[in-house]
Amino acid sequence: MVQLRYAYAIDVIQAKLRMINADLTEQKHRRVIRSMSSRIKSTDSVIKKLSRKGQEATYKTAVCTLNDIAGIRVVCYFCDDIYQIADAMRRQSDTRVLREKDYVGKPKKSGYQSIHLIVGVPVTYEDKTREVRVELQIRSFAMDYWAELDTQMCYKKSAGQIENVEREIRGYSDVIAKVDNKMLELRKRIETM
Ligand code: 0O2
Repeated sequence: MVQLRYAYAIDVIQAKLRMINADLTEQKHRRVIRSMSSRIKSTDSVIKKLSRKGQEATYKTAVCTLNDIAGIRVVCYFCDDIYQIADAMRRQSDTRVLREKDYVGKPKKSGYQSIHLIVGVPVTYEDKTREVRVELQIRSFAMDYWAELDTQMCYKKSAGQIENVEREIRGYSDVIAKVDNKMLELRKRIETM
C-alpha cells in the first residue's frame, strides 16, 4: 500500500508537469522539458541512506524522515527553464512545495547543480488523506550530463574522495555552467532578431 501511495503521488506530479510543459511550450514557441523520469527508491537504497544519516533502518523512520522515497527528475533545455518550471509548480493549489534547495544558484561542493523541490501531494484512499512527499529534481540538459557522469565516476564512490579528482570534476561543473549561460544568451539574442 505504501508503495502504491508513492506511485500515485508520482503520477499526480507527472501529470502536472506535462501540463506545465504544454503551457510553457505554447507561451515560448519552443520545447521546454526534454525528458522526465521517476523512480521509487529501492529498499536497499533506503537502508543505506538511513544508515548514512545515522538513523535506524525502520519503515516508520524511512517514511517520516526521507523526502526522496519518491523521486522525479525533469531535464529541460535551457537553464532559465528550471526556475519557470519551479515557479509553475509553486502556483499549483492542490499540492504544496514544502522545501526547496537551489543548487543552481549555489552549487554543492561537489559541483552538483539542480533545483530540488519537496512537493507534498494529498493522497486520499477511502476516508483518509495523507500527504505524500515527492522530491522533484529540475535541471538543464548540461547539468544532467554532469550529474550522470559524476554518479558513474565519483558520487558516493571512493574516487570522489581523491582531492584531484574532486577538484577536476568540480571544475567541469563550472565549465558547464558557463556554457549553459552562453547558450541562454545566444537564445535570447536570436529571440530578439
Ligand atoms: P540517489 O541514488 O540519486 O537517490 P536531505 O534529506 O534533504 O537533508 P539529501 O536527500 O541527501 O538530504 O539531499 P540532497 O543533498 O539535496 O541530495 C539528494 C539527491 O540529489 C541525491 O539523492 C542525488 O540524487 C542528488 N545529488 C546530491 N548531491 C549530488 C552530487 O554531488 N552528485 C550527484 N551526481 N548527485 C547528487 P541520493 O539519495 O543521495 O541518491
